[in-house]
Amino acid sequence: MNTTTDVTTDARADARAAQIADEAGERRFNELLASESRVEPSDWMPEGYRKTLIRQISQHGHSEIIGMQPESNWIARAPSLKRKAILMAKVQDEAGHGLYLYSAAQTLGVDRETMFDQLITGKAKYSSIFNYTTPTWADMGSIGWLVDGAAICNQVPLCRVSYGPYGRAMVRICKEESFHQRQGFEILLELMRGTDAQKEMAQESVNRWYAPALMMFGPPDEDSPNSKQSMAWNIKRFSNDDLRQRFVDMLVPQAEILGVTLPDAALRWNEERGHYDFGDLDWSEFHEVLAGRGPANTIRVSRRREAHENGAWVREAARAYADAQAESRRGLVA
Ligand code: BYC
Repeated sequence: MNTTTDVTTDARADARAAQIADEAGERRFNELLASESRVEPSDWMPEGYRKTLIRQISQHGHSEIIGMQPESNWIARAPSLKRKAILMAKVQDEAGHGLYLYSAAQTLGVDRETMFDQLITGKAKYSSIFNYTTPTWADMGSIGWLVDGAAICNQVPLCRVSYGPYGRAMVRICKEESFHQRQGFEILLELMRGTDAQKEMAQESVNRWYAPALMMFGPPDEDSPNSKQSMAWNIKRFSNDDLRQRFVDMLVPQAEILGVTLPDAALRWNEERGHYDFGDLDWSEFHEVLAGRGPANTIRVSRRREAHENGAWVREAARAYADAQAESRRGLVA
């Protein structure tokens, strides 16, 4: 009996079977995309697709978790009990969004500890917008109106993303984001109907948040390395610039109702394009923030690290409880 030849033949047969399975998987994956159907965790998917989703979904989850900080800063100082309750509910929603997103990312094979570790060691990206500070109450209005407004523009198309668990998480998230946007608009509306000092506070805040909110959509299309492939995979449905334009078109009439001025001298209706023209953004500021040198990068990551460390006992207790439950279920089965 020639054992060496048998082993080699078996290995070749296994490799051929794996190749056939991959080819069939790839065909099915392409069919799913072509028919606008969802790819599910158990389906074959290209490694690049899986990695892109882990990158985007985990960054998105981190944004929700870090995004709680600029607002929780105002919970204790909200101007009334009603505002405090609303703000608290909104911040809790964001924690929930983070958890849906981390769960969606976990279905792609990354574990939660790895994602947490990437965040608290400063290796992971999260949305640039949360590295700006919130010195006034009007910033709660601007975050809701501008930041959540931009989030809705970006995230409604994500409800149709090709990856099932992400798309389903986004449906719930978007419903809550729309409440968040309205509560921000309403804070600004109330300030704009108030005293001169309140109007000034609202305008000053909008002046600070407008350009960073426009940058949330990511770099201009020609500098966006991931867009082309993500669009081919039905992950991104519109380009960064298309969504930014859609956002500006949505903001202008809302700003008129509020009575605030958007801080852009180049902003004007373009009859030919059927859109508002707007001025260039300072992309060097965006890159500074991404490089960790924004106004609040250091404090955001260190607060998150502290919270993670302080929460170690909760994770231990939850694990011990889960182990005890599993043990007692095993006892019942045996
Ligand atoms: N901030 O090739 P590109 C929220 C990075 S949560 C930081 O265009 P892509 C909310 C990008 O990651 C808001 N980084 O990338 C929460 C890439 O770097 P890597 C978060 C940014 O992925 C609480 C590089 O720049 N929303 O709204 O095709 C309270 C090149 O860019 C940013 C989401 O995460 C940025 N703004 O497109 C209130 C939505 N922009 O990874 C509100 C899901 C770009 O190659 N994510 N970068 O090293 C997306 O839709 C896309 O990932 C993006 C970027 C449009 C953001």
